Amino acid sequence: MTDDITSGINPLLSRRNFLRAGVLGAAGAGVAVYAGHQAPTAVAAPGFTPTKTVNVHLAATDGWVSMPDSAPAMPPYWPDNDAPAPYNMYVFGFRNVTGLSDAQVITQKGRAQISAPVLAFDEGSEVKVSLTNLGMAQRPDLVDGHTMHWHGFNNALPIFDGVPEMSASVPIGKTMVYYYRPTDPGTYMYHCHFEDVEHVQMGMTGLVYVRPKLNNGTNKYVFNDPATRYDREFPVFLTESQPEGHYRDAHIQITDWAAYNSGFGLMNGRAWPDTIVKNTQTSDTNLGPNFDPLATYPAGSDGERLQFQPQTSLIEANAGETVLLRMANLGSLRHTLTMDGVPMKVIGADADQLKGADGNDNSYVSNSIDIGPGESRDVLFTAPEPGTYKLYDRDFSNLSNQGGGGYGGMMTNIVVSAPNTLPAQPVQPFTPGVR
Ligand SMILES: [Cu+2]
Repeated sequence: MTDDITSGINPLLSRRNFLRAGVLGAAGAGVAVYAGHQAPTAVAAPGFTPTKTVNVHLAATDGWVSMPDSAPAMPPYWPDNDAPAPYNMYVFGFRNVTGLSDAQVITQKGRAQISAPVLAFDEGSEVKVSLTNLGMAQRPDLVDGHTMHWHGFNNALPIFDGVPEMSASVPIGKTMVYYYRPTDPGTYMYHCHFEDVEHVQMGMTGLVYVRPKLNNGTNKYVFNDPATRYDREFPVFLTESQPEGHYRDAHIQITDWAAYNSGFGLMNGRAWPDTIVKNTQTSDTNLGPNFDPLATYPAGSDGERLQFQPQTSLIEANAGETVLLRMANLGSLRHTLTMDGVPMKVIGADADQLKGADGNDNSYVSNSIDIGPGESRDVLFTAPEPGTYKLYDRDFSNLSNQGGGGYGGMMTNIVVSAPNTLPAQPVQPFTPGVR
């Protein structure tokens, strides 16, 4: 180590050797950046025996979505006159391409969705998320990378944390495999961290669940505590869209993202009344993450119009059932969700059970759930007597579409049926191979 400036101190601990060891350590943990989406062979890790390995393949690209056309126009920003009918707003986003061939993956360029596919993993499994950057169909001049940042995952290796300034981002035409070993159950979110104010606002955000070991296929729990059992779960992912910024990205203009002005409050990527349109590919309102990205829809149908916003926010349950709402906020604004007349019990916050190490129960009951940007809440309620109830943002500015008349934005319905009307909702792990 005669070429090392620190060799006179301790060659074994020289800065260069330390960096070299760090790189080898990261490589040993399985970093791989390469063309094609085949995950590399797992690297043995002492002391960790995964219960199973789950491979997920996401594509990152741009695309077009549909906000309710009853909203007042705001020319030229919305509706965007470059948008192909029936769409009206430009987005960036992720797409679930698990199980598709390389040729099929490429067909998803320009077909981004919002919110990102809901991911759900079991505690103790080994998770590999292959992220392919397909580039931008509307903006071939943009050479932006993309990453996956699992927000709140508390022991990711820095290389897999998705912060490009600190690790790596995925360039156009390449795939990177992110490794995770989820051990802490709860509700998390993930997003692209490349120029993150822009890419998050443009739509590269979604939910990721970690299910506890206590789940046994029959009974479902939020955490490893029998007191957290539930019958049905639903994603409630909160964001807002600023149509002016989306227009400027589509039309090669610069946006001052600090001048934020939300036009549509969104639940799972949709604004009321689209929030209550059922998922097209299944009658089960919770199967959105497994939908087929290659499916085609009749022209003029809701399925066609909302195919890039595939996740409904409609909540359906039988009276007396325990319902879990997995809430997270990756918008830029604080939100407070209310369900009039129905007490909600907050049992988890930011992927932590509200229970002290001393066993004290720190959960609380409220009609209004306050949730800031980057935060999540696990909320249980008992489905009341049959009828239709509302879950909505208390702030009226998020309850209209572009400030127009009537209701819009962050609102959905809870439809409660008589006991034993709906079939049981099975445990639904992320099902990668849809084809
Ligand atoms: Cu991105």
